[in-house]
Amino acid sequence: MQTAIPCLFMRGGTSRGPFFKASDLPADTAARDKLLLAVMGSPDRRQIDGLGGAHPLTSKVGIVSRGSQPGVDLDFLFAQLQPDKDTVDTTPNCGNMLAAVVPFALETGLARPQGATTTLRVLTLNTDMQCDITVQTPDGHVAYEGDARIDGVPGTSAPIKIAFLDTAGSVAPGLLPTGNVRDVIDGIDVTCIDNGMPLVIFKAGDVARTGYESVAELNADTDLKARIERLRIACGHAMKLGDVTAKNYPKMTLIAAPRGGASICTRSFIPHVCHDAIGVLAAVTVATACVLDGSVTRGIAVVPDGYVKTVSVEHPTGEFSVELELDPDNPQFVTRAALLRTARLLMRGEAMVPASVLSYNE
Ligand code: NQM
Repeated sequence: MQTAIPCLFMRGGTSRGPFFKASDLPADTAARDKLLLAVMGSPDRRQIDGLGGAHPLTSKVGIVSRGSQPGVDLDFLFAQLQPDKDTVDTTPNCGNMLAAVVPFALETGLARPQGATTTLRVLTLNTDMQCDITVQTPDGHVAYEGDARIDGVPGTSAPIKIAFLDTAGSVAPGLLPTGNVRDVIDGIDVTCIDNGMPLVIFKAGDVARTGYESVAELNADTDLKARIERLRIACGHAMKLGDVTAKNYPKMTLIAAPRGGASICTRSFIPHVCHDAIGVLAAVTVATACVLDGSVTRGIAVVPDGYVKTVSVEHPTGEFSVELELDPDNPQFVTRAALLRTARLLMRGEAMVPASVLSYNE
């Protein structure tokens, strides 16, 4: 006998995974995590006995419920699993999976459409962070088809706009958790910053790389990975995140001068595998570093003038545009970050969980 758990399988931005109503999962965290590991087929490099896609970007789970606070429509809990580990990390947010939250809520009756578009306020429980998400809902249904293109996903889809309301210090204590816009840590010039995702940003040239290498080249570069991991552990302490050896953050971002009209070129380690594109909140955080005087991006980033600006973050499969609004009285302070994503319902059904997985915790 297996237990059937109602589930929608969804793409959110450049990530993908099963979405559940919180009320369909065990309330106990240990029992829930055991169930999620079984659903995804972790730990196993191939995740052959589960729904995971054998990559960190396809080892993600979304858990959604009605908002628990005044003014909040929906609560979102994001869970990051790893193919080959038995961890379920609900500490950082995922701005890609976030894009599928409102479509999921409309599909499952957790929320009702408002008209041609529907805007709902979503609280990410991982980071206690709110955002307004707008989806297309002509005729009272979520539209998935449209003209919006995001790099890293083939074709076009209906646009989903995410406007973040409060991103600074999502996991780390503050936007600049070391207290500085720039530090030298383990011999490397870094900016440690968290505007939605804790990141360590450093010049690719400082680790003897160009920053234009392919994802395959970087993933095969074991010397570089070892160097980056050593830096990551040191920065974790400096960012007051403690021992990050077993944690999925901070993510490590190599930067280089932009090509083809972007503002900056990036290669992101999340944190041990090189991202095919870049995470949503990672892109917001890199864009924020680009507007901070004295950060490691200075002399490399090409940023437009004005208090409302689009910062184009180049990544291995294209670019990611982030709209930033700066406080005119303090242009070092980002008041709002907005961006475009797409999402799609891929499959509707039930995730089957072996009885032994559930009975273990009874
Ligand atoms: O930074 C990858 C992704 C992410 C997270 C990661 C994300 C974000 O691309 O907001 O979206 O950094 O693990 O889904």
